[in-house]
Amino acid sequence: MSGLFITLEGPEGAGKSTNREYLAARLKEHGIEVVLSREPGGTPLAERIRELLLTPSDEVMNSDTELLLVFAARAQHLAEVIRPALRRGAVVLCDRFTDATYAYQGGGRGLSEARIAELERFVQGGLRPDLTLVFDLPVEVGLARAAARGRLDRFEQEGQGFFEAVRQAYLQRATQAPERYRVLDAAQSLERVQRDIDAVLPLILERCRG
Ligand code: T5A
Repeated sequence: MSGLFITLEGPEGAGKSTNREYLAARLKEHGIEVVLSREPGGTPLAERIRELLLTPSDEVMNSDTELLLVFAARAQHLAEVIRPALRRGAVVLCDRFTDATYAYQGGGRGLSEARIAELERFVQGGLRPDLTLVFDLPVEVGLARAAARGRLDRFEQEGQGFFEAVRQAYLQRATQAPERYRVLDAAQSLERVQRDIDAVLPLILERCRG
């Protein structure tokens, strides 16, 4: 694999999608091929699994079912989009990946980290993101941004405690492997967040060239 795999993570409404577009535009200015994707989703089949995961339903989804659906979508996404793009030497900018599973299914739902790690090895082999930007912000700020968009999805209907656990799981993972993560203060104005992204850009360009 010769490309670069960058993931954007963080709780609801942290600005991942907005800043993914910004980072993509900056990289394209340098003539770099950028592939934008997201999880769950990224292929037609994986997007259908996303619908199952995000659509509220009267039937409560079992946490193990949720975990397996997330990884089923990921297997398809890796095979169809991520691995081919990395083989071509592209930079893949992915809105959420397996850190979200550790944060939501691990931190939020309380599923065991060992179980998630087992599925991670099965589905991804040795593939891990090269760099992960964590957009961190207080839960209430992110939820207010998400709520301003209208109807809440199945995850967004969870309570404050769930999202506090999600946020802490992200921060803990970033502390455990500081070489892979950059934590950005996403509660700042968009201009300031993007200035912080600009500060990470030289590192990304260096890795693209290296
Ligand atoms: N999930 C996902 C799992 O449970 N396990 C997994 O393994 C995976 C991969 C996916 C859901 O699936 C779960 C987690 C999620 O709940 P999603 O729609 O991809 O759902 O994720 P969301 O976080 O819900 O997406 P959002 O669109 O809400 O958040 P973003 O992308 O972080 O935020 P963005 O860029 O859309 O911005 C939201 C709003 O805030 C504004 C934007 O303009 C926009 O209106 N904004 C700012 N406003 C002020 N200041 C700033 N700095 C701002 N930045 C953005």
